[in-house]
Amino acid sequence: MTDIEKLGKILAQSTSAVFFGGAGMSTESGIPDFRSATGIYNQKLNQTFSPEEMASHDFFLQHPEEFFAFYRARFVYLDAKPNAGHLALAELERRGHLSAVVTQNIDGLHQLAGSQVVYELHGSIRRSYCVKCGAKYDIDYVMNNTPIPYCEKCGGIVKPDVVLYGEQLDGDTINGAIRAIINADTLIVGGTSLIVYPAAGLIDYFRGQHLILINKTATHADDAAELVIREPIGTTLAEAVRSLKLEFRS
Ligand code: BV8
Ligand code: ZN
Repeated sequence: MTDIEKLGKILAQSTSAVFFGGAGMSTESGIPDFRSATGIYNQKLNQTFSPEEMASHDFFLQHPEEFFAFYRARFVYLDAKPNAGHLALAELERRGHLSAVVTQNIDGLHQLAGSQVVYELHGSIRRSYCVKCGAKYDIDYVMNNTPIPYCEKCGGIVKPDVVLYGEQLDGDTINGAIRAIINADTLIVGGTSLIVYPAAGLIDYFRGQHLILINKTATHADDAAELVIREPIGTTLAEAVRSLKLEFRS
């Protein structure tokens, strides 16, 4: 049996699978990841600061103008579309095999693909808020009000709802993700280097039967996985769902 058939079989038997993903899930949609050779963190963007410094809370406070220039240039891909992998996960949810997507991505592609239960651990570029009064703004407001978007109500800075380095993750989102992972019968981890915490630590709550890793490069969780697939995650998930459908002809 091929890895794809094994994956399809496990998914067919799952009733509460969870997908835990990262930037590798969106590279097939044309959004670069961070730590691959072609990733954002390997591009020399700025003489003085590293990309990880520019995506930090302190940098946002101290250099807002450079922060927004970097953010608009490197984090926002509004014309990116969900790929076959996003669509496959939405299909698995519709068929009752998958209970939740837990993502570190901020691109909103899982929801665009039709996934209903999505925990965005690092927030989303689609939402922004005034740091002073909390007024909500959409992405267009941030893109169009240069160099720094200010709140129309109180003059405070409008910040993207994205968790920067040194910022805490949203408590409810973390709790929802942990609950889903604790109750999962299958956990698929994919498109992530599992380097960033506390997000990467959430997979340790898994106590179900099937741990599956789908990632182009090795991760520290590979040894614990029943199945490690070193293929593009979008096409892999799509093929697994196709094999599942063939089996059940519905
Ligand atoms: C916190 C939002 C504490 C913006 C992100 C020193 C100083 C400060 C902090 C720290 C420090 N040391 C450690 C920390 C903690 C820090 C951290 O973990 N740092 C790491 C780098 C060591 N964490 C934090 O700061 C967190 N907050 O700790 O707060 C606190 C406590 C109390 C009170 C106040 C504060 C906040 C972390 C969130 C940071 N924000 N993103 C942005 O989008 O950049 S993190 C950033 O990395 C992205 O969100 C991204 O999602 C995340 C993880 O990266 P991955 O998704 O895994 O992507 P990566 O490129 O790494 O891997 C992709 C993989 O896919 C690769 O392996 C590749 O081979 C594979 N792949 C690619 N394409 C495909 C594929 N596989 C299959 N198919 C393909 N097609
Ligand atoms: Zn305001």
